[in-house]
Amino acid sequence: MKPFIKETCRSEKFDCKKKEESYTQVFEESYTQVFEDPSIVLIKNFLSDEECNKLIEISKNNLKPSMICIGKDKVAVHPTRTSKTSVIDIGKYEFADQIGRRACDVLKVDYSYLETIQVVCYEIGQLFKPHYDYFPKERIEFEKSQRTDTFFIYLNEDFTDGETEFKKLDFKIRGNKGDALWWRNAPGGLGNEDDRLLHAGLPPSYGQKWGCNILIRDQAYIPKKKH
Ligand SMILES: O=C(O)CCC(=O)C(=O)O
Repeated sequence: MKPFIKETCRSEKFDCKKKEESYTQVFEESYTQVFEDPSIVLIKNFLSDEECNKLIEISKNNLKPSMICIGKDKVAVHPTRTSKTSVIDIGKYEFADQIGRRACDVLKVDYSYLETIQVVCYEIGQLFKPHYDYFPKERIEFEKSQRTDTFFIYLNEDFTDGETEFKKLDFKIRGNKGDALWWRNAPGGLGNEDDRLLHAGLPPSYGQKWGCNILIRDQAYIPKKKH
């Protein structure tokens, strides 16, 4: 498989010089183009087993009903998304901060483009119905930027079914523990939204499904103030 990137390391926090060779090599061998157009890439072992376990561990006691964006400026719990979510405080956990940097490194974008990191947990039958990760036009004024890319990381394997499904592409996939599925919602940013990337989180029929969403914006992300 032809690698997509030569360098993966550009953030100040990684010791680039020391790790460049091994880190880059792992990544180049790990990229599998699972869908050609639009591009969907499976990055094997994007997270180590230890990182997956830690993300689950710090999320377990912090799960809240998942929300979806509604209209111009609202979020709400909604029957189209029945999982639970834990928002990871990357200021508190250095390992999570490094995971975010890793995603930015893949895209060669500044770390400030990283949105929140969210861990999701689906119990049997819970799901996220078909949706887009990019914002509709009417929401951009509120959000201040568009979501260009999604990395959905599979944090465990001990569940049945629960694939990620791209309805319009007639394609579904499920990675192994630590694998990231990377797709481009709006490559190049606002105005380039790709409506072929309608996708769903299918429900597990056995066990719990744990995943992690890393979303990247087309410019620096400005977190919303808490009320
Ligand atoms: O659960 C999945 O497989 C995909 C999750 C997803 O689409 C999302 O959280 O936006």
